[in-house]
Amino acid sequence: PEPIRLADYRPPVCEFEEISLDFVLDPDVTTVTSRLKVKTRSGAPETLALDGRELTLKSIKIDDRPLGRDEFQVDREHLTLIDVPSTCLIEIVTTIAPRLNSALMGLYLSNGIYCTQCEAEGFRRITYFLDRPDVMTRYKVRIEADLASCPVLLSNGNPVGGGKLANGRHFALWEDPFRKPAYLFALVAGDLACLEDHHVTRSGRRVALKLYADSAAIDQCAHAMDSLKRSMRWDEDAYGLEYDLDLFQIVGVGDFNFGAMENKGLNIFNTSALLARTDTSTDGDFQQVERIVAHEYFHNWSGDRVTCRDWFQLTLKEGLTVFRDQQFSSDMHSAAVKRIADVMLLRETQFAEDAGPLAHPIRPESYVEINNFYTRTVYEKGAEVVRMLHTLLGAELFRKGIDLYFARHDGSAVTCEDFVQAMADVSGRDLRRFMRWYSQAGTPEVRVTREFDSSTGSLTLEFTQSTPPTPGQQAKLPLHIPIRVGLVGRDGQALPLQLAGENAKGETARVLELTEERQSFTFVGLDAAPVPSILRGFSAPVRLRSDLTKDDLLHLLKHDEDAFNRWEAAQSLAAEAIVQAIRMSPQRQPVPDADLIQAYSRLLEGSIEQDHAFVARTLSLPGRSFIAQQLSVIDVDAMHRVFKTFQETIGRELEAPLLAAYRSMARIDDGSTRTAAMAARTLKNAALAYLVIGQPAKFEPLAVSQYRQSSMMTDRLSALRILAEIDGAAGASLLEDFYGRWQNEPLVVNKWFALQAGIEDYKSPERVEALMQHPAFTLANPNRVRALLGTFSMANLIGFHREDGAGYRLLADKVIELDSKNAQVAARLLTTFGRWRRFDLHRQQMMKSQLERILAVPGLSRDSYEIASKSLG
Ligand code: BAL
Ligand code: ZN
Repeated sequence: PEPIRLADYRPPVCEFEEISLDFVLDPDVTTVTSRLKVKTRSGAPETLALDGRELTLKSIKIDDRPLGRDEFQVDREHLTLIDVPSTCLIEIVTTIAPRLNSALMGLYLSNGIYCTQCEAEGFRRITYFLDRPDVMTRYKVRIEADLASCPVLLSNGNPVGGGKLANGRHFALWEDPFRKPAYLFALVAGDLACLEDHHVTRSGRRVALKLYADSAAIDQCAHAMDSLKRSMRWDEDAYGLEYDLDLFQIVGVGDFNFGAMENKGLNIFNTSALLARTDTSTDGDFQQVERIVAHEYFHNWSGDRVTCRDWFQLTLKEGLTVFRDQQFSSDMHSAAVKRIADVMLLRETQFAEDAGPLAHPIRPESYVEINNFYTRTVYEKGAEVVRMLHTLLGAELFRKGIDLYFARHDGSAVTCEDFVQAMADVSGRDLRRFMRWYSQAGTPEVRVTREFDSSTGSLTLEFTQSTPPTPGQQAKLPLHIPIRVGLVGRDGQALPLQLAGENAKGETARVLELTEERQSFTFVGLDAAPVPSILRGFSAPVRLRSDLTKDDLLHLLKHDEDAFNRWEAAQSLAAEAIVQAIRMSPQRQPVPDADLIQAYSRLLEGSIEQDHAFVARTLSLPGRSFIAQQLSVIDVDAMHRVFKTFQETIGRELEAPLLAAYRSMARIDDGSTRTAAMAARTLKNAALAYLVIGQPAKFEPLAVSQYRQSSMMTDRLSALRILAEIDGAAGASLLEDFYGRWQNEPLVVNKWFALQAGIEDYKSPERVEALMQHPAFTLANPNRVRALLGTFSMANLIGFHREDGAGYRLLADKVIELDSKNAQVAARLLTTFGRWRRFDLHRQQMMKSQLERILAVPGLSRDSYEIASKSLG
């Protein structure tokens, strides 16, 4: 398949002023009648190539005249109409089969519920259309279905009518007053329960809020509703953005490729991003639901009111909306813990992506299948790029920039340049070099060295920046990088900062701007050499290499006023020790050093931090992927051995403070989902894990009793995970107990699959194989596939990468099986193989041959073809 290129963008040949869509729903033959009010841009007749896939064309009329066979052409991807008059009405009748739609794009059935997914290019699976985001249209929709099986009929906008028909059928009419691209169209029909509430906007308008789900799950929707109301209020307070319709609806369905979808006025959610109840959902799930509800709601402005001109601009809406949801979560809970979690995710996943064969800029220049570009780079690095603008401009000017962006572009489909231009216009700043972040892939490396001159009392920080080559981009240019810094005095005080040439001391933190390959900054007025705290709050998505010593890091861990850099100091200490231990010969016992253990002990004793989730994060070892990135060849066995030994040692040596923390956190934990209670559970369960791993025989009973006595999923799952990992007496029977209790809750069954897929041992391929034979396993449900195969391939290093290649074969077999059913999910699973160059030659060979095997599959999807071929390339 040929790639599509940004450079080839051309505006559409016509506009559709209005579309009226009529759906006669049936699982096997749904009839869709589309009436398009067409106006060509040139004012002259034009040839019109409408997008369409897997549609059965029944008839076409232009201005009521049926077209003959020689007046149009149909191929696998298009319906081409020749000489379409400059203004006319086109009527197209097609049929589709929702029941057979396993790709979950377009109109499909999920547990008897009709629902749609149109982003990015799903609308063309519903009817022939110009399925591109810069074609914005007013929608009128009529839905007809069986009254008994589909009492609820929903679409975007406002309900404007409906009624009963003969033969047990009924219909509903919807109109959306806002012009929108086809990817924001939505339809839902089924037997759904509804949770209702309302929101009164700042300007006093009442908005009805309706949340729909299966009746068995409606009692798990309260948290989502509460999150929605807080999101609506937050967007008014933080950005002055109000909701614009009188009705906002969310529907949860079990089979969904994404987490959720921001269709105008009718968001459709994966139940995994919607449902939450403390007995079935972890604290992490609660936070995830809150975040995704907010994210989709925020898209109403950053995405729906102002959308993307083309799919290359995806980060325009996604980067901005992720940044906005990060700000929201940060305001709702602990800002430091939120930043840490986001940076961990970025470094463990996006940095790895950026260092591999699938690296791409946040705005790619070409793609074969756009579904492959809903990536960590476009989303999370995209959010970091928006965050850097916020850092460079400051909160006030950034807000002015956002106001200008929405005022200028409301109702249009625009580009990343338009966004940055608004920021440049309000600030008067030159952001041309900053734009390179949009076009340059790869993670920049920033090196910093320091020199203290005691005779002048000055500290010079010398920075260099470089970005490694990535596929298709060998040479890189310097970027505009904001580096937030502070200086910590020898007594632990935050020092006021004064750069050479300035005549007074200023604040204790400031932002330095790197724009060149090499730059230095000299701080003056210093009595003694301070410890520099660099890249505070992770002010740019870069790899920082500094000359900080172990003592410097211990000093920062104790004293830095920037919480993120306190955590970072602990991570750097641990990472350094782990990497060293991995490089040691296997005969030597890898042990964490005494200073690190002592620092953990101090943290646990609570003398430094009161934020318990922060303490838990700081005590946790860095992620496997973060460590793997620092090794020239990933030695999975050594990594496993070192992590295990470190955990065991910490658990044993810190038994007393860990146990004390466990007990005091258990007292604070009131079983609620308040931030403080969640934080207490985080630390409690981190302590439990260390204790049980450190001394399994002694602490297994503590985990067993937590599993049995707690009514909260967070506690149960944490205990069960650790029991299963140590493979002691209780693990297997409690796994059975867990399944028995929750077998009728699909989201909990996913946890059960994921937990077992993630147990790092050498038996994993056989265990995963056996789990695939379990009656509850199905390839038809993306959540279940991700729980079992996603977790196994992404989070089980020694199992997936077992020396005999069993893990690789298993994944490739399933990718091949899934590819013809749901290519989007198959291609996503396949991305793990893209890391093959990071392993030893034997494993490289085995992974490569699986990629080659996949590429040789006849009729392989565009999605999998693109990932597999680029991975090998
Ligand atoms: N637009 C796809 C799902 C999301 O990012 O919100
Ligand atoms: Zn989004």
